[in-house]
This record gives sequence, C-alpha cells and structure tokens, in this order.
Amino acid sequence: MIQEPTTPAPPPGGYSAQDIQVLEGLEAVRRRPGMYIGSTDETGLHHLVYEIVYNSVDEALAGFCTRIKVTLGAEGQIEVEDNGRGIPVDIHPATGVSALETVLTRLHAGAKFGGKVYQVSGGLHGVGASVVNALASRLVVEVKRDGHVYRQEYQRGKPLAPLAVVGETTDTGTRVVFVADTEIFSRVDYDFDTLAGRVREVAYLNKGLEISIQDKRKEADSQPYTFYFEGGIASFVKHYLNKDKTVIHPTPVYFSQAVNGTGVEVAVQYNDGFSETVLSFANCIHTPEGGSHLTGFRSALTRVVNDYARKMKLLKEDDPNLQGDDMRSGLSAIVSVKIRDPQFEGQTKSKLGNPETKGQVETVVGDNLSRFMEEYPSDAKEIIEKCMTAAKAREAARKARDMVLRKGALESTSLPGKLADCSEKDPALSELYIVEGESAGGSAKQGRDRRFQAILPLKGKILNVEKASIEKIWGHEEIRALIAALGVSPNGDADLAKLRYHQVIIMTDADVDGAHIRTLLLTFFYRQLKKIIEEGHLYIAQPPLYRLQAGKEVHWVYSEQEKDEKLKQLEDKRKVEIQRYKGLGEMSPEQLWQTTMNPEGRTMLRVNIEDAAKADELFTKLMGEEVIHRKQFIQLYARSVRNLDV
Ligand code: 0RA
Repeated sequence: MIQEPTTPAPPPGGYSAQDIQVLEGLEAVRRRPGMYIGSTDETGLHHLVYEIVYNSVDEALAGFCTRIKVTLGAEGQIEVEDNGRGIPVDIHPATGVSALETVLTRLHAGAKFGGKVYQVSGGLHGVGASVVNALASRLVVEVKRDGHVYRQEYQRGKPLAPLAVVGETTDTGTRVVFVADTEIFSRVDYDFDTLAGRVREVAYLNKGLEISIQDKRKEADSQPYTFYFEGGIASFVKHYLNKDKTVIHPTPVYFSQAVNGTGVEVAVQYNDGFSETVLSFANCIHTPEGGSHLTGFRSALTRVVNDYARKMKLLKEDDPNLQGDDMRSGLSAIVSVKIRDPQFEGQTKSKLGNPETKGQVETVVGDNLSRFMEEYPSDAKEIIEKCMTAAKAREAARKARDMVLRKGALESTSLPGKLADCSEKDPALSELYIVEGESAGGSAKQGRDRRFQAILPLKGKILNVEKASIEKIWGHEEIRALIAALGVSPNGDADLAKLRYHQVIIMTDADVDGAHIRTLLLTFFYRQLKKIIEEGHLYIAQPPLYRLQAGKEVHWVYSEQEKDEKLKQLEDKRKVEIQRYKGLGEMSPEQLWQTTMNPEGRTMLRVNIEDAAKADELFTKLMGEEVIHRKQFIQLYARSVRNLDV
C-alpha cells in the first residue's frame, strides 16, 4: 500500500542546476501532458499502464524476463511487477543519482539510456517511466537485485527520499505501483477489458512471455487472467484472425529472423473468404496505417508467389503476373518487427516510417516464404490457386464494372434516383448523409440545409460484404447507389479526386438495428473504400437518445448518463416529460435538423481506421461463415447487446 506523503526535504547543498533541469522537465510533462501521452482522457490514462508494461516487455525482449504481472487495485492503484534483472541502482555517472532515479525523473532517459543494453524499446516515444511518474500523484518503485530489495517513493515525479535498502532477497525483478494524478486526469477509472485486451495482444506478440492481469478493485481475491502463447503470432493468426473462418492450409506459415538488429516475425494463413486481414506491429505497437514493414511484406509476398507459380508452371508463359491485390483475398497475417529506433508517422502516428525496414522485411519474408513453398508444395499450390482465382475474379469484376460504367450507372452524370443532392458543387463544402430507411430519409430530406447537405436513404440492411464476391458487390443496388453518389469506385482506382462530398456521414438509429447497419457500412468502407476513412472523410452522426421537456424548456440528451444528470437538475422544480427516441423517423424534420444535422450544434464522430478495423472484426464474428461461432458470440454477449456500439 502507498503511504501518506511527507514533503521531501531539499537536498543538503540546495538545488543544483541539474536538479532544476529535472524539475522543469517533469513540470513540462504536467503542463502539457497531451504532448507526451496523446491526451488526458481515458486513452491517455490507459497509456500510462502500457508505458510501464512496455518497460518490462523490453526486459523480456532482452531475454531476462519471463513473467509480468499487472494488478488493478483500489483507489486507482496500478501495479506492474516483472521478474527481470531489476532496474540498475548504481550511481549513474552523468546524473550523480541512481540509475533508477535517473530513469524515473529524466525525460528521454528511458530503457535505452546507457547505450547498448537494449536492442529495442516498446514505449511509444521511449520516454515511458518518467512521464508516468510526472503524471502520478504517487509512485513507488521496488527493485530486487544483488541480494537487496531497494525502494523509493515519488510524488508527482519528485522523490520523497533517496533510494533505500528495505530488505534482503535472492530474487531479481522490478515492481512499480502508481496512482494517476486526478489533477491531470478528470476520471481515473480503468476499463479492465481494454487493459486485458492489450495485455493479451502483447503476450501474443512476445511468444513465451507470460503476462497476467488481475482486477482487485471489487474483490481482492478475483481470478487473474494469464496470457501465455507458445506459438506467438502464429497462434494469433490461427486462433484469432482465422477463428471463425475455414482455412485452406492447416498450419500458419511462421518465421522469425533478425537482420542487422531488426527482428522480423511473420505469420500467414489463408482462409477461403474474400477479404484480407493483415495486422502490422512495430515494437508491439499496432500500426493500422501500415508503413515500411508492411510494404516490404507485400512486395515479397507478390514476388514469391509469382516466382513459384511460374516455376511450377501454374502460370503459363503468356499469362500476366499476379498482382498484389490478388494475394489479398482470404489472407490473414501478422507482420511484427522489433527495431531499434522506430519512427512513427501519419495522421495518427501509427505508420512506421523507417525506410531501412522495408528491405529487411522483404529479405526475411522472401527467403522464408520461398523455403516454405519448396517444403510444403501442396499448401503452396492451394495458396497459388487461391490467388489465381482472385485474379480471375478481378478480371471478371473489371468486366462487370466496365459494363456498369457503359450502362452509365456509375457516371457522375447519372446519380441514383433516391439521392437528394445538394446545390453546392464544391466537394470540400458538401456533406452526404447516408440514412437508414425511407422514413428517416424523408425526415432528413425535409430537415436538411439543401444548399450543402445531400441525403441518400438506404433500404434496410445493405449487402453482407463478407460473404459476397466482388461481382455481387458491384451488382448490388444499394451499393451501386452509394458509390455512384460518392462518385468514386471501390478498390481498383482508389482515387478520391472525384469524391463528391468531403464529409460522408452515417446516420442510423440509436438502437441495435442501427448499430448493425452502422457496422455493415463501416465494414464496407473499411474493405472497399479505405481511403475515405484514411483521409478523414467518414463520420458518424450522433442523434439524441431522449428529449426532456420541463415547461417550455426543451433539452436533448445524448446518453443515459447525461439524461440522469439533466433530470436531477430539472426535477427539483418541475415535472419533466421524458421522451425516448428509438428511430430517426420519430423525429420531426425540424427536430432532426436541430439536434443532429445543424453544423452549429451537432456532434459527429470522425471514424478512424482503428474504429473501422474493430467494426470489421465484430462483423466477421457476427457474419462469418461458421454459424456455431456466431451463436456462441451472440449468447456470450446477449446480455450486453445494448452496448453493441462500434
Ligand atoms: C537497464 C539495464 C538493465 C535493466 C533494466 C534497465 C531494466 C529496466 C526495467 C524496467 C522495468 N523492468 C525493468 N527491468 C530491467 C540491466 C542491468 C544489468 O543487470 O546488467
């Protein structure tokens, strides 16, 4: 347990220039936490835990730690314990204080300080522990090494006393306990499932590492969840990505190899579906925007498949090469690299930039994949045939598209009949509302500002994209109306120059059906029009859940919590009339405009790639070919189906 603080005495000789620098560094973190952890909302809060866990993962990557234990305690307390070598405690020559204190108080003095100890670092910015320390009202660190137990406590980043020996031991390891500062974080409430999910992912990405997580907030003797995957990312592909799918070769192709200090680990397994799920990671950090590691993987895959297909005469002399897209259908894969100095770029800092990584991954994947093809010719043949089928489908789709184009259905001159277009012609100023159902569509058409808001009502549930082949997607009426309205065509040319609206807004009911249709649409965009999401054009409208009326005063509220709060405020005085909105169609056009569509007051959520990937995952679970899994999933989640938000 953390004890009550005592004010630290100033050091005997007064503060040195170096001390002042340290204090200023930590103060900078407290003043602008967002710069260091992204945000101070729930995401930033959870980030604190990850930073500490990553430090222990680094120790595991270095080969000295096999177990990490994460515990959520009462009053916002987080504990992370590992069985590594223990953070060094000797006096650090550059700072004059223990290496431990240096790590916890100097910015950019993360695990990499001291040079070559670590090959890689999992921390997002490599600033880890000191940032967490600065943002923690209390932090205790305990190190077991050299026969002793060392301990030091901090308050908002400042040591309360020098490092002290508090016991003897034959073990080694590091234990960090911290409490996030409520001066920085308005809500210190961790979501166990979020943390457990991430911890599980980290365990998959570090085979042989055991990570357990336990929630002691309500019951002190709750069961810990322990994650340990001997097969690492190969298990991830087999049991997670391909869980509800029929695979075309029983064992994932798996290899792990280092080149020039870069660790490259890849697992690949094809299923008989049409869509692709490739997740890439750099130092255990998910990179949904891809980057050089993914590019290297794709180009090696294309090359190896073509070479092998030629060699085995599966591709005839005058057949054209298979294209990168042909390798994607039914592909499930994980590409994980561990590199010395990861550079994260892109809109959400989730794209790996390091240029040298591309060639390194390409080499490792090229060598190992061609060896696999030689050693497992029947699996290789299945994979090649799958790619060749995709190539044929691509050709058929091109023909189908040409035909549709010839019919004029996709030309911008022939917009779908049910689109109520806006008069604005500049895409940057135009909005398209995709609305579920004819009646809601009617309200939206009447309620909108027709100068810049267009409405496209979609009939019922759109096509089940997962099961549909490419030709079917193209033939589907609702999809054709949607892409014709957008002015772009899926995959083939992902050129957004012709996109007719720069804000594409999905507006569905606030109920389970609405959530389902939203999942379908997100999945469609994710798989067929990813660019629209990547460039930040896709949004989700937020219609209110309730209308509260007290006398002449009307309030719209958007969540259960907001309703309860507002009711408390209003009910003291008057009788409040509560009306719940189930469907958009129940609102009058004026109400819809006022609450959901008027740019002056509306809230919209911008969809990022990770939201869409989650929708895609949920969608696979719900719609996947295997009915048994679907049943299990629905039973498992039936009670929380009201939270089926994506
Ligand atoms: C630097 C050097 C050594 C260990 C560590 C850092 C270390 C850091 C953390 C953070 C969490 N758990 C950790 N475990 C170890 C190795 C020094 C040596 O014994 O040679």
